[in-house]
Amino acid sequence: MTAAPGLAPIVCAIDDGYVEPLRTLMRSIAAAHGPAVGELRLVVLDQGLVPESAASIRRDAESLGLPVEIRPVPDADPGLPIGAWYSKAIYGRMSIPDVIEDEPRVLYLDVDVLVLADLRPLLVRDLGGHPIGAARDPICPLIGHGPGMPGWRALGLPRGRPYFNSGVMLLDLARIRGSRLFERAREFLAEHPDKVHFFDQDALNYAADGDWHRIESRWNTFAMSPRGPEYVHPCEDVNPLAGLIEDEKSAAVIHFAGRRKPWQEAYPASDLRDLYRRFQPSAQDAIRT
Ligand SMILES: [Mn+2]
Repeated sequence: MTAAPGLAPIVCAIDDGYVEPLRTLMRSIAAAHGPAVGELRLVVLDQGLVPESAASIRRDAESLGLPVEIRPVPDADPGLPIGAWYSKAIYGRMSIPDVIEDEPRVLYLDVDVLVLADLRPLLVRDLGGHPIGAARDPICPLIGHGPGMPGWRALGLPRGRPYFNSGVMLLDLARIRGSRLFERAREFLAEHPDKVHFFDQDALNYAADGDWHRIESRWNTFAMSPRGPEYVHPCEDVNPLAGLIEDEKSAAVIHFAGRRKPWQEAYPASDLRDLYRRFQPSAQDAIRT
């Protein structure tokens, strides 16, 4: 089935450790789109999948009716000066402008998300001439108000400038290539590894230099309610925790950002964990048998 014109493909990047989260995400995408799922396209950037993993993704794609293409990502050049800190895992998303040469725009999604609503309004969204469309980071919405870009002062960045989360990004690839945005992000990281906290996210914010289009928080809503009482919210003054928990009710994309992941045993028992588990392949296999 061919895609409707203008719908940007969805792009995820995984190595073999993230096959299960990707398959969970694929199930949530299918459930959120019903018969329209065939209009979407998913490009999986393969950072080292064993044949069985690729086969399981293709099998799911087929049974869900979601067109999927698996595309290998070349290994990071070990000769790059950035090799010391630049892990293979983040090379996936940083390689998108190089690896995807045949699409004008893509929607990048982390695989620690669930899709809960129709993505098509986002997939046709006009970026108003900006290279990136993204939501403000819920726990670091502004530079100097959260853990992102800890070296902002030394870098001469203005405190209070909006800061985006890189887990959901609409990318205008022609503009990104034209301004060398991702290359500049890599160069920044190579030069200032001591001034960052969220490596590639800080680097992309630095390289974008404020030139990005803000999308609504419903497209990248953090799972905040499962965080236990030990959680200390770093930006209560600009983005109160109660509001973020309220946002979960209207989320189109829920993002399990942070160290603990809902596919891990230790993830706190919560409504969002239960929701996540409903989409896991193991849960659905259990229902079928
Ligand atoms: Mn994430």
